[in-house]
Amino acid sequence: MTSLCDIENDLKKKLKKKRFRHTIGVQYTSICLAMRYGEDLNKASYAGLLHDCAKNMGADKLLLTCRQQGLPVTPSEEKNPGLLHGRVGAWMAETLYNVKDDDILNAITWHTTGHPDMSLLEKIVFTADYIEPGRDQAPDLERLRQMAFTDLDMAVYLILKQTLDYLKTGSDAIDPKTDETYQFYKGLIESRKAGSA
Ligand code: DGI
Ligand code: FE
Ligand code: FE
Repeated sequence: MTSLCDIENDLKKKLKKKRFRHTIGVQYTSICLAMRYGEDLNKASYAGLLHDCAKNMGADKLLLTCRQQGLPVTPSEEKNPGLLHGRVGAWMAETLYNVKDDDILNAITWHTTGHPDMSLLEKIVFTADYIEPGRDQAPDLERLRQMAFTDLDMAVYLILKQTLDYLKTGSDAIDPKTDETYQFYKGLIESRKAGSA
């Protein structure tokens, strides 16, 4: 595995300034959540640092890379290739930075839509991406940041809910995976409530 230091230097050259700052924010927020929930700090650091490593690629390059490397492209991703930066990022992490750990690669792959029943590391990176200190657009960030450190499943649920609400105000189609993930975490939170009633 390429060292964190070398990857950081490479990404500093590749990514726009603001994206690089966000990347470092997600790296350290992932580490903090890993401390809280007992995840491996090194894995959290790699996954956070690399989660957006393909973000400088345009739609054409993302699609071309998937075609050339045999990575799957769903109809929704075909229409909105930006959604592929996680999958292509994981491929880059593996081939360019020699990351072979499936936990890390999965956390990079799924950081945008999530998927039902995510691993701890996947939930950590998914959440860190939304709450890192540089983020300032989403509503209720203060509450969400506290929630992330008290109840990670609830934070994941609220992030998905906000993301869907936000997407419904615009013209971008909702990826079926985002919806599936939302339904899963909604069900989880509801069954928890029913259990404690
Ligand atoms: O790469 P980042 O900007 O740091 O964050 P991200 O990977 O979560 O991507 C965020 C964007 O992805 C945001 O503009 C919302 C969008 N997104 C998330 N889920 C969906 C989606 N876009 C579409 N079209 N459909 C989705 O289901
Ligand atoms: Fe991203
Ligand atoms: Fe990100």
